[in-house]
Amino acid sequence: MDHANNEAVSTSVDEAPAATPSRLPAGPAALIGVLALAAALTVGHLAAAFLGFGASPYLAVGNAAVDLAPSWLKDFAISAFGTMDKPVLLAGMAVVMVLLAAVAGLISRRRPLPGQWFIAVFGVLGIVAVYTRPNLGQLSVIAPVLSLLTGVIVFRVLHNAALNALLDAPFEEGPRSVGRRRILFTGVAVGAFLTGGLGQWLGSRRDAEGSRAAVGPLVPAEPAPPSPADADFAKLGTPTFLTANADFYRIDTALVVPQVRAEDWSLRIHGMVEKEITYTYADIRNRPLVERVVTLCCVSNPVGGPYISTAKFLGVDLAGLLDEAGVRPGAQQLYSTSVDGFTAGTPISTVLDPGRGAMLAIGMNGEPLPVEHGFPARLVVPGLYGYVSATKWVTDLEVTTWDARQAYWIQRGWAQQAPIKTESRIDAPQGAVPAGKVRLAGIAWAQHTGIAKVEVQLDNGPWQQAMLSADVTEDAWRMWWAEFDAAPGGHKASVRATDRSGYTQTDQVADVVPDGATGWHTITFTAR
Ligand SMILES: Nc1nc2c(c(=O)[nH]1)N[C@H]1C(S)=C(S)[C@@H](COP(=O)(O)O)O[C@H]1N2
Ligand SMILES: [Mo]
Repeated sequence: MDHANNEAVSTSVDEAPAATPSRLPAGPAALIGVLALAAALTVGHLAAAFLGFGASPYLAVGNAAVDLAPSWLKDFAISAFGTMDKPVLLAGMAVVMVLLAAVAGLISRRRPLPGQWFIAVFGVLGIVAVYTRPNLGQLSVIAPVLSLLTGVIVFRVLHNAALNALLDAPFEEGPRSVGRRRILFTGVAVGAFLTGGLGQWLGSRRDAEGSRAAVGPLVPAEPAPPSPADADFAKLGTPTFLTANADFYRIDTALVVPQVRAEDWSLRIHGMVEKEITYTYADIRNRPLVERVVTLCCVSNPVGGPYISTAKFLGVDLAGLLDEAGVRPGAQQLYSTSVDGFTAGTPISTVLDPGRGAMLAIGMNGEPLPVEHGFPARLVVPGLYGYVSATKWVTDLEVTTWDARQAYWIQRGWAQQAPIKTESRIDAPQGAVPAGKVRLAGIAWAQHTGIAKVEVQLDNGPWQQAMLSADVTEDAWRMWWAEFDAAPGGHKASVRATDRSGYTQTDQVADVVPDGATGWHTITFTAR
């Protein structure tokens, strides 16, 4: 057979003889699979913009992959890609899906049915992924069902059109039939692109940002004291005492930032309480708001790592809310749940401790909580790692026992009790410095205990006590600096902190699993 069609030319070697012209060339066949997939996923994505973004089959499959992935893989992803771990996963999924869709097309060069089945099985996986997501409404299954139908139908339509083009003019496929097929394929591609873009735009813009912008000023009844000028040594290379919201570290299990509007949000307190209470956003913001400076830290922060930041959080005492509900005797755990299904378990005794300052926070550094940090509301408990305390987009607080509920990371092998460990980090110098007087600087933290002393050691020499920044609160980090004489050549420096309980950081190296890393942070630098 002798098409004027260039796709056929490229595959003419294995092309069927002219007597059976109804076999699609490989290129268009694979393309049909990919286009059907694109149409399916983007239609589901657009539907999800109205049903809750978690219902997008693409994102739901990714979320399921995150939940099912073994812990070591997740730990690796966080350490290798940091906050980029989710975009890397989504891109990887896209590549795999495109390859599978091409396979669906290639097994259907004569008849559309094998590819349609292949796509249908895919679709069922998407439905299962959405259906098993916690906290998605029953309606959310509509999104992957629409995806499945779109995929199967678009595959059929494109396949028919491509076959007809062959049958119409198997020997002299004219410019007209090829042109018509091209227009159809291009139309599906452009349509999918626009549908996906619209879904993304609607789903991510519609909700939370607008609601946050409309919150207006949140005025603390009890503002945090202003941070003194010597609260940091940023000029020497430490972080600023308060971390800007945009720079504040982030840890999410969710692939897309949950979009919750303040007007739709409520917080239910139930379980082992005298009376169940539900608070609205207005209920919370109309209470006297207290502002506290707190350093949050992630248990996954390796020695010397970046997952630590400080902000002024604005909110109400969690203990006050729980007192209104009336905690019953025997309660052990405050089990908090986010709209995205994340859960954390915090000791009730810590939450109720009047000196602790555990909060339901709605503000951060003078603004409503940023969407990615939990808008409309999150928990903040000074002194505990985030995974046992700092639930973002929190909507449910259950007072319960340790036996009754196991929170998200506890199910995955992390410790149930997780106070933040006393640690320190060297931030400067980085790389090469002029020989002679060299200033080392960094941070130290022992939330809710307070830092008493930081010592620095050069080249295994004597420990030298560092200068400390102003003591703003025991719930926040402190900065330090120390000066050494450094001869030209390579050097090694280590740091260790002592907290106000008298504990000095151990040099024993422990991994972040199961309850936080230990060991001295050591750096090397060159003096020239
Ligand atoms: N809903 C939800 N809340 C969450 C998490 C999460 O993945 N989902 N991560 C927790 C962890 S492990 C930490 S360390 C802190 C991080 O808070 P941040 O992202 O505002 O810095 O949030 C906690 N709250
Ligand atoms: Mo964390």
